[in-house]
Amino acid sequence: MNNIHISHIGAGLLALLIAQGASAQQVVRIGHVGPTSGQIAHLGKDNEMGARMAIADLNAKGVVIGGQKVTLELLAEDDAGDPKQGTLVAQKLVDAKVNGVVGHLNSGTTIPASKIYADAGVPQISPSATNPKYTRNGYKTAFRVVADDTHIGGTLGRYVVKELKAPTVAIIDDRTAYGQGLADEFDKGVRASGGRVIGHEFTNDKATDFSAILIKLKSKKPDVVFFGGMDAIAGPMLRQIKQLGLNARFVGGDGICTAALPQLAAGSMGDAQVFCAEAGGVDASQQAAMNDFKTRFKAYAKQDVQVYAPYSYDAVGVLVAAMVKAGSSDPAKYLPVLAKTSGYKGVTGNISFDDKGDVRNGALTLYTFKTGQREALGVVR
Ligand code: ABU
Repeated sequence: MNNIHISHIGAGLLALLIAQGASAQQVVRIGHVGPTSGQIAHLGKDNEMGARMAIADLNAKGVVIGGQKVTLELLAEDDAGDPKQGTLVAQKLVDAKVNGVVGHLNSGTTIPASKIYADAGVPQISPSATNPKYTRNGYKTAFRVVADDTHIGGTLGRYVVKELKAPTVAIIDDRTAYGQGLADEFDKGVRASGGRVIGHEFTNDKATDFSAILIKLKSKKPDVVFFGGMDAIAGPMLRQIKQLGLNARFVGGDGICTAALPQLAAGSMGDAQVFCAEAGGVDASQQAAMNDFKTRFKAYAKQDVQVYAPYSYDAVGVLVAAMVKAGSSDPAKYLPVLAKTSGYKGVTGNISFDDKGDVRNGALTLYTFKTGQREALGVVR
């Protein structure tokens, strides 16, 4: 009798331990980091919702890793676009033993955080940080699914001189890792195409008054004002450009190439006055899938895609596909498989990584704005 009683307790305990063990093994945690507070919170939320939607879709479909059904969970952190905050939340995710990270959004946060993930062996895919240095530090854990600023800046520099026939340019940058790096690449692209850079002024990523630098640049009569920075600064800058009567086209990279820019500029943008490039894009054959994603995203997130939600969505998919293929969510086991990602079919196109962790054959989409709407001019590689 005693034995039976003991064996009942043993069986119950065993069942409990198995249940606890099973549930601990079944959860795979993906970290996401972006600025979900501050001036570019709309972009941080765009990225985060892309990752959330990927997790929801994958859980609905069912994911099996190493023969075991798993539940994916998103651990979302806010770095406020601040490099110091970025490293703090990166450490928090490492301490929480996330299996992989999607983020960060800004180059200025992604680059310092990448050392923390590298030291911990945690794979990181940025869906939007475009400064080339991110994947040039030799960290085997750093990946990106968008083109970099060498590509964006160089292409825009050539485009301005050769296609817009606007060879005289003035540059403003916000002194962030992104803005400064992009402006320098644009400068090189303009000069290599036979254009002239007639001024380079500086602001910061919190500024609201640009009148002093704009007045200085107006006197030089540029064909184009190029801004290396984000839409939250570009919007008020465009308003002041109009108020000052500075008659120039306004060009920028992916940081200004957002659905929110017309609203931030409060009606001050002329049709085909603003040109920008998103660090990605799909070929015609993949456009229907991207359109379908945008419709589904709006229903899921209750907001339009700003820029990089689809890239964030694909970054989660790429991480999970590597875990499935490796049969393990242990970073040490699936990292080598992740590094060999080739031909992953995402909503942003086919994703393969080169030996630095950059997306191979990355695309750019050139845009202008008309009647307050972004209008694609074409995809270039
Ligand atoms: N690439 C645009 C915004 C993010 C960044 O690189 O800072």
